[in-house]
Amino acid sequence: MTADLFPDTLAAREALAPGAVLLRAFAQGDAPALLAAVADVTACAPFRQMQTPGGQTMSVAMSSCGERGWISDRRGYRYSPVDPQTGQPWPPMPALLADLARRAAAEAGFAGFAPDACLINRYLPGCRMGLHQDRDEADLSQPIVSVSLGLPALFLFGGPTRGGRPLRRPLVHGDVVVWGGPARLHFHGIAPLAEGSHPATGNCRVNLTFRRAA
Ligand code: MD6
Ligand code: FE
Repeated sequence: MTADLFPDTLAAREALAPGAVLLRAFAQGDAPALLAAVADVTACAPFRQMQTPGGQTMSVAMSSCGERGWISDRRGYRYSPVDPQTGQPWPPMPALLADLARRAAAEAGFAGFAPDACLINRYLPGCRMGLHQDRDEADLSQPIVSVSLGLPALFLFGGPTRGGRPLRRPLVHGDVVVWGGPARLHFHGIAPLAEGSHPATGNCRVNLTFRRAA
């Protein structure tokens, strides 16, 4: 199957570092159902642009589902069982999402991944995410699974410190990155999204990151 889907030089699977792997097109078949589930979630917990602790407005719009959601405000970054905008618990994580995350983690060598949080990020053209570490989760032995949908983005993947030139990899509709073990705290980000239109999402990119937060 890989020869048909990746006729040029792109392999179905690319190790970005020990513990980090790009699984190209892993979620492609599930993408329509994933996007339908995202629409259901965000009807209850709408996308919103959060404030950083420093008082900047993030360019990416976010929502969450699962037992916990990731939030940022003037008091810091953290996970919360309640959506601060609605005062209600985050919508439950649809089984299809949790199952995809579990399968991708297993494919990357992390058996038994059971996410309790799915952060949903929406990027419009010009939106970016600066280099950062994901370190607000209690158990750093658990990986993160990241699913890209819609418009392509350039993923920046660095090392365990801020220094050095990050790898740059395009992530397209259906690509999945899994991240854990020795790479769990590596710096990463997304370059400013280019203009474009995708048949599945229109003018945006949707990224799902599954975590074990507590
Ligand atoms: C994004 N992703 O792809 C942002 N974090 O839109 C992340 O910040 C991320 O892709 C941890 C692991 C994988 C990721
Ligand atoms: Fe991240």
